[in-house]
Amino acid sequence: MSSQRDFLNEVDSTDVEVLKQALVNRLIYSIGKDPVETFPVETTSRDWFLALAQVLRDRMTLRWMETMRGYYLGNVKRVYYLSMEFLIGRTLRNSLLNMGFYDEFNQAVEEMGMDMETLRLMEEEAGLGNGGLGRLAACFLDSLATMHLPGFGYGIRYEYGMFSQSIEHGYQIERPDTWLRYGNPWEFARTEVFHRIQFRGHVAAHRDEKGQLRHQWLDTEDVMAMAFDTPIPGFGGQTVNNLRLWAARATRDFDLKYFNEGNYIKAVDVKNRSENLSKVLYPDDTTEMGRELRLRQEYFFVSASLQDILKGFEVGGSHSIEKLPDEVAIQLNDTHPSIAIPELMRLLLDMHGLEWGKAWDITCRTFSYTNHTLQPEALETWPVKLMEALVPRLLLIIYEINQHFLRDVSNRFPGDMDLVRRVSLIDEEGGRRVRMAYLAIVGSHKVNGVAKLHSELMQTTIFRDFAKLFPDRFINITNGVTPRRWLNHSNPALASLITRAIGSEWKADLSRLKQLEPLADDPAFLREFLAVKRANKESLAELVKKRHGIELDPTAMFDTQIKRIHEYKRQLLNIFHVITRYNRLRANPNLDCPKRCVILGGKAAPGYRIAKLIIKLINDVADTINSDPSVSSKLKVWFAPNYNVSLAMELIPSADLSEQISMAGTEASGTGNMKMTLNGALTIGTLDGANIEIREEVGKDNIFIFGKTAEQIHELFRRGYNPWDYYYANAELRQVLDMVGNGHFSKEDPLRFRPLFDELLHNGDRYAVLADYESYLVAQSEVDGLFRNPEAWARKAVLNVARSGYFSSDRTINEYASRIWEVAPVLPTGDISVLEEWAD
Ligand code: 26Q
Repeated sequence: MSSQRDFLNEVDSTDVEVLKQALVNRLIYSIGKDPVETFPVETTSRDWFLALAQVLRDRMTLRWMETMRGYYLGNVKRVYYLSMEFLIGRTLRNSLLNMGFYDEFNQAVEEMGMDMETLRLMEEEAGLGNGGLGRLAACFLDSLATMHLPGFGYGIRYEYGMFSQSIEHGYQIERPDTWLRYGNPWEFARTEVFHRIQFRGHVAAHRDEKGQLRHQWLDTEDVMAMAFDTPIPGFGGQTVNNLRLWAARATRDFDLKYFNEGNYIKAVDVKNRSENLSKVLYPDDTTEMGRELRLRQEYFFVSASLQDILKGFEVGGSHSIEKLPDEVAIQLNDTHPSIAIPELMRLLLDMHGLEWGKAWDITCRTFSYTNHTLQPEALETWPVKLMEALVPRLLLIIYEINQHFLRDVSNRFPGDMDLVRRVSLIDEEGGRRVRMAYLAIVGSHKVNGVAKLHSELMQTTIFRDFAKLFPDRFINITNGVTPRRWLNHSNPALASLITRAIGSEWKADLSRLKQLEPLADDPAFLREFLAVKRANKESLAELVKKRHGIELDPTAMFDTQIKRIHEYKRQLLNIFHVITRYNRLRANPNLDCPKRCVILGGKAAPGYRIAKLIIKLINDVADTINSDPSVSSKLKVWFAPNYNVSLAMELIPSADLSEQISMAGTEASGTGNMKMTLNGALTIGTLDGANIEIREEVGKDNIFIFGKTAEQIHELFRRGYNPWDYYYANAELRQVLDMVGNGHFSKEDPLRFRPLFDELLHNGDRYAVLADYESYLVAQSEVDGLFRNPEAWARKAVLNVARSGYFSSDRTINEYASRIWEVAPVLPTGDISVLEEWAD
């Protein structure tokens, strides 16, 4: 009876000899390469990587099936995380560590005469996201699986993820990210899982037998969504969840229609155009609004996911659709998937025949929405005209949602026509547009911000009216990051120091780091901590030397700002501090200040002119400073090209100083700030986003806070901010601005940086760079002071690590699970009775 199970144990084994055999088998039979070196078909490290990845995937697959079976048999409530972005990064080492297989696989690889590190670097990273929002989704998947929660990701399988950035003559150059070029060993192509997605066409209304008004969406141009599944292992390797990404495929109708007409070229052209839908990620993290393809992408993946969820719900038993909110929760990662609200309405009304009230109740109880930005210009809106053309049935439903909603509003606040105008889902001013954030709020039972300040400002500024209408709907859930990838995996030296000190429980319960606190006063531990940091800086320096030929001095302070390039994130403020230091050193070559390596990295949206100019400025300043021998012993600047998840994992462990310097009130949360704290960097930052909570946790003496508060910034602009006042009041600032504006760093093109000067002095300095400059410099000199005393620095850094437990995404996910989703852990039982039946 158990022979089948024994057989499974055999193929599932992580015995080193079995692994070696499996590796060779995979190389030969799946990759089609010769393990014996032969000419002419060379077997490359990439071939071995692909074989290794498949052997590992094999060993996750059974746990994955067991997990899915457990959810299915238990018929538990589950959560679906809908996101346009999943910024996963590389998978090999992370999954080996999560599954607990690292040592066995490493031994197998070594015994076969290869090097795990070489193979690891052969993996292309899955960069299916822009930045924080996409990486958060990836951290959440890790935490869901680690906490044994039934959570599934749904998104798009972009053929080209985030563009690859190179720096040529100091300018950003974008190249397509061909991450699928050599195949993706982690995914299963579900060639049988398809959903039909409708576009365009028209809507016909009629009365059914019962006299009810019914709608049909007809003569549509359809695209098929095909599923690709990726297993997501939690830490401990018991629960393995699923990420399902959709790829666009042409329908067979098109083939038939045009091919039969004999128009082969047209048929292929139409096929290509359908399949273009999932080609490329929009590389803009604000909004490049009104792009038709973007709306098509949003509707495509939302409709596929909802059809899939409803099908799963129906297969799951004989439930009435009214039970949907008891068994299913759906989280909207920003407004990008918010068209899910009218889409679920459409499926309930048109496909399931529900009446409006019932359908609306189900919809609101199913959805919840996370907001990630306050900037009004970044809130998604779609032209009514575009929606009418592309998804006419959905626009009608949005109109009807709006009608019901506005009627309720005027019943509650009779005569307040201005309120009605303000909260309408349709912005009637200057070309009618659908306000997606308002739609998301109205159709959800919970709306959350991503850090305390952000959630508070959300309710008092952009969504003020809605917070009054639905006071119980708005909550805060502060972001977090997964300690598996961002410490255990990326910083093995620190992870093992911590484990030696307090055991390994912190990996699944980050609050345990508190036990490190007493060690902040233990000189021996501080020395070990400093040695780890030094070793991490040395490995980074070695790697940078090898890849770029640039020398970083590991005895210098590594002062690191890595994030998307944005005016509000104020990389300019950083570079102004660098220029000021440069000026001080030139004026006084004997100036006694600790040596700094200032590291910046990040991508600019390809259409964001000012952000791209900021990159050029950083590189021109770096050239000037790095080639000036009078300062080179004290100051170095490096712009790290192509900042992505893999590079973040290399840069963060070596950071001494974490730059989190956005204008207060603009950075919703930040998550890089948490990663650096967790890795023992000290933060220099404003009272913005999660920095505020980092200060609360680590204590005000262990963080460098500067600059105006959100309230003071508000006041500054309300009173009429004049950047010239600051220009004239501070001679060093004036010198910096003049150098930038007059071509000190661009002698061959003196006006190159005028647009930056103009933004700051003639366009009102929207992000108050000048207003915060002086306070930033004061904080920077405090940083210098502390860095002179390594033990005092290390003490604070250790306290930062010890007190960073709150910023685990496990804590974040538990809050979502209990306060929004009402889902509970499903402990893997290892119940294989189903399998045994099958074996009989
Ligand atoms: C929207 C429409 C059209 C094209 C692009 C977009 C788009 C794409 C990505 C809009 C926004 C984004 C990404 C936003 C983002 O990453 N926000 C960050 O989210 C993090 C996680 O909550 C926060 O920590 C950051 O503060 C926030 O900036």
